[in-house]
Amino acid sequence: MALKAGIVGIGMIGSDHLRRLANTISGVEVVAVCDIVEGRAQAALKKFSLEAKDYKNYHDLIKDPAVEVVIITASNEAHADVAVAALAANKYVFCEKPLAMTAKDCQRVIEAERKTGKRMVQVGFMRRYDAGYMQLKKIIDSNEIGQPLMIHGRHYNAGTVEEYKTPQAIYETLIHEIDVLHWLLDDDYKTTKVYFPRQSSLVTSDKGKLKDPQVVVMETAKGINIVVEVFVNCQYGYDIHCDVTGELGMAELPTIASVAVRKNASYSTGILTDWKQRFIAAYDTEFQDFFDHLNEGLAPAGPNSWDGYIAAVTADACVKSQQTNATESITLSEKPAFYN
Ligand code: ISE
Repeated sequence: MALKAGIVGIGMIGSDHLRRLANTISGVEVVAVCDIVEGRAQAALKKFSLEAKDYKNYHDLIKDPAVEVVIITASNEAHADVAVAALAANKYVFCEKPLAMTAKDCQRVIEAERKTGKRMVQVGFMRRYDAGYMQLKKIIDSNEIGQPLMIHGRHYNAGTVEEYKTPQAIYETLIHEIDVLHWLLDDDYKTTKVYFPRQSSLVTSDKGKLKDPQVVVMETAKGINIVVEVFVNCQYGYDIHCDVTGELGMAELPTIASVAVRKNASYSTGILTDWKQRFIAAYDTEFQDFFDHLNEGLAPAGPNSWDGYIAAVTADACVKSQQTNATESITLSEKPAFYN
């Protein structure tokens, strides 16, 4: 038996998920797609030799009685509206990160989900399904390195799109660390401050106005200090690092396996450039887990709407700090029992 899914938004990640859901993940059948750009969904279906209904409007896709699960890969700005509409029609939702652009919009999704009376949403924070991060969590939880004290992370992209603006470094890029670090540490954020180091002269995004790199400093409720460098004009590749220093030792996120070549008096290993490749296995595992749970009649077990809300509150504070140049506090409302 396979659940029938409809995908809203067939852009870069949407078409990658279309391929994944059609060819790699079991227990799901893609029966409908939708994109606001004329012909884009058709082109993706053709590329992967697939057939599905192609809707012009996401409301029609949601209304289709055959669609049981709505996958949201539309633009970030549209996530909340599509999720609320899908939940109002009692459809399961898998929403790419961020769940919404603001904490207020996440609350709308939470309200709509609570009205259905059961947990129906998973957010695409796929790093929780990455083998390296899972190992890191196991080590932290086992107390092997003692209590964590500090984290140093790097989120470098091998270039980005022209429209990418300064706040996107937070709600589109850093949002992954915001989610995965609070999960790794089982801790809440208290404060944040964003620093702008020397500007890279190679920035062209947002007509050269994008501030890049940025350094984000966060403090958690337990007092752990976190420093993450976000740099989306990295010239050498896509590079993700995470060092967790504890009282007894240090645990380091593994870099992905790549053969080393010794030649011409040099020793080299490759570095990926595409984030979809870096996390390809994590995306597969995340979707398989989501559909396995639904097919067993269970609630999705991955990051939920409340995690989406935590990330949005934290991102809002980081964006505020970009503007005020000050340390901003992060205050969550009380967690509804529904998410325990
Ligand atoms: C992109 O949307 C992702 O999710 C990538 O993991 C991240 O590295 C990139 O900065 C985002 O634009």
